[in-house]
Amino acid sequence: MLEVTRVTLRQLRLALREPFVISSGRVSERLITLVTVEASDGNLGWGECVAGEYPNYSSETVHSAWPAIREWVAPRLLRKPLASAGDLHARLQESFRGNRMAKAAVEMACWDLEARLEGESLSRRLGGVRSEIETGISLGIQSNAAALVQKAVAAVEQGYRRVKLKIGPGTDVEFVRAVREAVGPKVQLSVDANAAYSLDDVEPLVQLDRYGLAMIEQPLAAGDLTRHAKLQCMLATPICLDESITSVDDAQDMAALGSGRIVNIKPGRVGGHRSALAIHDFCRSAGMPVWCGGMLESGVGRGHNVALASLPNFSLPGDVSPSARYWERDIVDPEWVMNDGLVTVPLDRPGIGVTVDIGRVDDLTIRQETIDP
Ligand code: OSB
Ligand code: MG
Repeated sequence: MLEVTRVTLRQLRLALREPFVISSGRVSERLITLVTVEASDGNLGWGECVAGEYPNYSSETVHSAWPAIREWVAPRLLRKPLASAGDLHARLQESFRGNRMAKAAVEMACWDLEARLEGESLSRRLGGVRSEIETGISLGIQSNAAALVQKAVAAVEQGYRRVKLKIGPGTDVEFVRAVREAVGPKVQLSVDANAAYSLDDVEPLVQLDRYGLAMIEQPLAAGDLTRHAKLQCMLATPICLDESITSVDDAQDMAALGSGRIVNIKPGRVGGHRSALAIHDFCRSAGMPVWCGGMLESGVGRGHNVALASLPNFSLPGDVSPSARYWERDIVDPEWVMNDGLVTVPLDRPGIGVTVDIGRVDDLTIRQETIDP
């Protein structure tokens, strides 16, 4: 039984070490929303809302998620006991459309709380089978190919197991060609277009087939499953979907239509761990590999991603770079580190396995609200 007596929201700004540019926008400072859920004994579970400051990746933003949690998510949870954290998803789906990032932040905090109350790692509770996660890096769009080559070569030297290049019209074929030439044929390379193309301008994507990419992530718009299926027929390179997949139903449609062959699962995008598990299980039965994406999370969201990525069908490297890739200093102790391209799953510590540096969080907090019944 899980009973939550209080939900607290905090917003903080954390400067990225370097700006991150994707086809639809640029971020140099992350506006982070942290969620805590509190049990009557004072124990806390931590979650992080992955929504951004602007609606360029998803229609949800930090500014929409906050009132959604206050008005609709928290009231369904507070003082209304759950048999387990896994049951919250269904409760949040009933006559409550969308707002998946808002729902996920609270749902994931409940999983962390439940695991902490049981003294068990979140990885084990979710059904994890790995003690370390192969790590990939996601490199933002650079002003020229030489700058991207430099970053990609450095990433390979640091031990990353896969290098993902953000692309868009005009920053695609030449950039990828230059990187492939520099890193050689053995390095696992992929690209992510963040929905920047349409079926009218696929020529660059067809040309990318030459470079032995592990996948092309989200070339077309999020709702375009049918068009992705058409595009997949034109490409040898597997399409991976990110923005398009918000639930297990989407993954089923993708498989049925042939819209792609790989799924990027971000628990914060799909409504939380319950939904992520359902997508994982479906993909496993359908023979589609999955990997864990990232949303430039602080150490809190990262802990959730690491735990989820320990499940069996997460068979490709995840966007779970170590804390130092993003921040001068993270808000958790210990920070997330990578050794030989691997991040260790903290199986011997409860919940997400890291402690939030609450003093530092308080110093960085620019907005806070507690919701109780
Ligand atoms: O599409 O995967 C994406 C960051 C912000 C928005 C969308 C995406 C990303 C990333 C970052 O690729 C990956 C990471 O957290 O390292
Ligand atoms: Mg993506």
